[in-house]
Amino acid sequence: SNISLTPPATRTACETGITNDWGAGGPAGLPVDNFSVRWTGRFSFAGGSVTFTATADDGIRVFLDGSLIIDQWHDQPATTYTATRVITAGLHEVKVEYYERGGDAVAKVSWSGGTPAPTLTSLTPNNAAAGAAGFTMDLFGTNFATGATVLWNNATRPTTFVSTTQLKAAIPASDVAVASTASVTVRNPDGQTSSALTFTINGSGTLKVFITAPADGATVNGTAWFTVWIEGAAAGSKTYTLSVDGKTITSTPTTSNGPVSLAWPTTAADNGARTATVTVSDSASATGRASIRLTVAN
Ligand SMILES: [Ca+2]
Ligand SMILES: [Ca+2]
Repeated sequence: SNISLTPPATRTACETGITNDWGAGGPAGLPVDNFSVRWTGRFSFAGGSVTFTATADDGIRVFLDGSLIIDQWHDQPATTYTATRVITAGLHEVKVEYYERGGDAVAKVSWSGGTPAPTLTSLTPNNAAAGAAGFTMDLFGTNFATGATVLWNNATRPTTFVSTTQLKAAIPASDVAVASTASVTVRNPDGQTSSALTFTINGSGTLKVFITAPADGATVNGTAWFTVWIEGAAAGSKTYTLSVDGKTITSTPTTSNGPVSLAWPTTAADNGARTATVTVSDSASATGRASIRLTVAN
């Protein structure tokens, strides 16, 4: 027994906690003064902000994963100290060193707090066409805290807290200006951050539109029926829009990749040359278009 943790140990034991108030006494098998103790244990933490509390008479040191977080290695009456650290969920090592010089002896260590880390499970949308407008992205997951922040390639974006399972983030057009991918994460105010999901910015030209009728350069009259096919569209609903010389004639939502029929009643148009364009946008905001030149002769 000594006050400097110098081996050999007088006694070793397995203990479940540090809640000792020995008064003028001491641990079984040790003298009542001039002894020191080292406790080491691995404990499962929920993660987040954890406050460690130590009360000692006399000196005490508390280590978390080998780093000293409470360092009060001196003679003193029973005194309480705290240290708060943000830690990951899972196992962490807590080590406590203590000595008693004389008089009363107290050694107590405990901790409290901790919240689980956020998890991110899906993004809506999770892709956009390069050059698309800014938009609001919905993020779904668990353990989102009030004040949580959405990170786009580790840069914060304006975030609205909806619930512990949903956030909204404002993504500006500049984030989707060019084809690439972005890493999206959620960080809670305590510093814990979710794992990342990938947002894809699709290059232009991935959605191709084909007008198979009428033929390019054809002369049309009455009702001209357009037959349209597409390739490279995302699954789900698409919108097919027929316009002539920039004026929208008709717009149709469908999940079909073709053939899709669109009608142009040419009798409402003057005779002459026209440019007809079919524009298709898909559920991922990708857009493609194709144009043909027609001559109206009613
Ligand atoms: Ca003492
Ligand atoms: Ca004592």
